[in-house]
Amino acid sequence: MTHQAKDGALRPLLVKGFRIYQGLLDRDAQRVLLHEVAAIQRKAPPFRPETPGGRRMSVSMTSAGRHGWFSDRHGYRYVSRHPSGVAWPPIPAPLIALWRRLAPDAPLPDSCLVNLYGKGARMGMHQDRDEADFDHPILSISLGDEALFRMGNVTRGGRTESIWLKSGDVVVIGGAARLAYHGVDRIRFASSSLIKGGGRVNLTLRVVGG
Ligand code: MD6
Ligand code: FE
Repeated sequence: MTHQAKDGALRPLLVKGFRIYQGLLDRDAQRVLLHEVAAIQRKAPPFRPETPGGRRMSVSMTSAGRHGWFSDRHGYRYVSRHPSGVAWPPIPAPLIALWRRLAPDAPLPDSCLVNLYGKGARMGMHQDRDEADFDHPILSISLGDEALFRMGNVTRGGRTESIWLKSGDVVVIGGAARLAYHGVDRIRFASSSLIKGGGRVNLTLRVVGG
């Protein structure tokens, strides 16, 4: 559990340098974010990117902010427009507020990747290294179904640790862990009642730069 200190400061659980704020967002805050995600999806419909290896990802994605994450045969990168040609919608204000609270020393994020996990969706172990400056953290918010999140090392392989991320949990990856491998082995489909019909939404806020 995340403990609230007397001064109101939050104490995260530290796992392999990942700062895990369990239960940071209450149900109302989760619902607000879910509505923001629905609005983003209306303007920028989710799609399943193809990996450089030619495989279709099991996770559906879209983005908000100046830069949106994209992948195809040519590689992973950030692009300024949704595949339809429209600009990505702005990053919702409550997400900017959360960033200010948890990453007060960093510049404001210019990208919010929205990952949508249906039944059976997973995400292989990867590093987030398409951003310009690894001094800035990434903030990750979990909504809906529980996910088994695996945390590794800055090089592939070696010991890993896993934790079930629940709706309302927030993870900050920064410092020495910024380039650590991580992934989602599986979700417990319909384990949360937040999203009607089941599913998980993961939001990652980043400073892409450029
Ligand atoms: C997920 N998260 O939780 C996948 N990346 O669905 C990530 O890939 C991730 O949680 C960078 C920083 C934090 C993360
Ligand atoms: Fe990642």
